[in-house]
Amino acid sequence: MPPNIQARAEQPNHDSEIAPIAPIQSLTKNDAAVDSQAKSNANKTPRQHQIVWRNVVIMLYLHAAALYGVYLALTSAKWQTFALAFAFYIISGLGITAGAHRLWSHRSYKAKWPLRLLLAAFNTMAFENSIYEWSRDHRVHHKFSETDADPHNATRGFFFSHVGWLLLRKHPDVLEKGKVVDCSDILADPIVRLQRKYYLPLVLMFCFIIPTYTPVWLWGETIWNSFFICALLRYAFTLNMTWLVNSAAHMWGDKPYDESISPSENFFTMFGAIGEGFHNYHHTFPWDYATSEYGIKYNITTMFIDTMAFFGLAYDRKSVKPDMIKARVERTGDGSHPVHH
Ligand code: ST9
Ligand code: ZN
Ligand code: ZN
Repeated sequence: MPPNIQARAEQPNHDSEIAPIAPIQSLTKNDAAVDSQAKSNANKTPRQHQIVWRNVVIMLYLHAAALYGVYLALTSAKWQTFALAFAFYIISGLGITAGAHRLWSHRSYKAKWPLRLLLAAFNTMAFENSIYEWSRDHRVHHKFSETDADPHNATRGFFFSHVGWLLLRKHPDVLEKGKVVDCSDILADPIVRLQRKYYLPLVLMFCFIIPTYTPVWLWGETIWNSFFICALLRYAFTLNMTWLVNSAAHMWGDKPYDESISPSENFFTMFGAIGEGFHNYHHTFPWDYATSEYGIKYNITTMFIDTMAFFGLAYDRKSVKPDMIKARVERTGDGSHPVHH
C-alpha cells in the first residue's frame, strides 16, 4: 500500500455518516434533499497539505515553457503555427466541454460511437486526466460543491481551486464521500475504457507528437517552435481556461438563477472556456446540454453539439423549459436576470 493511501486508511472513518448512494438522476438533476444532507456531513476531517512535488515541478516547467512559447510565437514562428495552436485549443477544449463534461459527466445528450471516438481523441489531446477520472471528479464537484469533498473546493481560495488542488493529495473527504457517487455508467462505455487503459501512450501521441509534427509536415516549421507553441503553450493555455471555471466562475459574476450557491455567470470564461462560463445556470440546471438558456450564443460547444445533431451523430439533447427557468429565477435568483427588468 503506498504511504499516502495508508495515511488515509488511518483517518477517522465517516462511512456511517455518508449519505445513501444516490441514483444517477440526483447528480444530473441536483436532488436538493440528498445534496444538502451530503453537504452537511462534509467539512469534518482536518485539511492536510501533502504536496506532490512531481506535479509542482511539472506545472512550473509547463508554465515557463508556455511563456517561452509566447516569445517564440512573437519572434520566430510562422503565423500558421500559432493559428494551428489556437485550433488545437478549441478542438481539445471540445473534448473536455462536449465530451468529458456535457456527454460523459452529465449525460445531457447522447452520441453515436463515431462522435464518442472523436470526442475521446480530442479529450486525450487536452490531457486533463482520463475521461473517467475527470468525470468522477466532476460529479463529486457538483454533488459536494464548496465543501472539502469537492476536489477543487473554491472556498479554499483562488489558487487552490485553480491549480493547487492538482498539486496536493486529495482531501480524505473527496475519497470517502466520492464513494457514494456512482460512475459505473461512464466505465460502461468501451471507448472510455479504451482511453483509460492506454491513457499515457495516447496522451503522448495526441497531446504532444501530433501537435508538434503537424506544422513541421505541413509548412516546414521547426520542431522546436512547434513543440513549444502547438504542444506546450496550447496545452498550458487550455488548462488555464478550464481551471478558470473552477476558480473565477466560482467566485465572480452574477447569480441570476440561484443566489445561494457560489457558481456565477462569468463573462470571461464564457469565451475562454468555449461556452462553459454560464456557471450559475449550469450548477442550477446541470442536465441542460447547452449549459445555458441562451442556446448557441457565446457557446461554441453548443454550436458543435447542434452541428453533430444535424448530422445525426448527437441526439436526445436535454434542455430546461423556459417556464421552469423563469420560476426558478423568480424564486432563487439574485435579481440580475432580464426577467426582473
Ligand atoms: C486537469 C483536470 O487539469 C482539470 C479538471 C477541471 C474541471 C473543470 C470543471 C468545470 C466545468 C466544465 C468546464 C470545462 C471547460 C473546458 C474549457 C476548455 C477550453 N471520487 O486522484 P488520486 C480515489 S488534469 C471517488 O490519485 P491522490 C480513487 O479510489 C491536468 N474516489 O488521489 C482513486 O484511485 P483510482 C493534468 C476518488 O493520491 C484514489 O482515490 N494532470 C476520487 O490524492 C486515488 O486518486 C495532472 O496534473 C473521486 N473524485 O492524488 C495530474 N478521487 O483512480 C493530476 C480519487 O485508481 N493528478 N478517488 O480509482 C494527480 O497527480 C493526483 O490526482 C493528485 C491527487 C496528486 C492531484
Ligand atoms: Zn458540470
Ligand atoms: Zn463548478
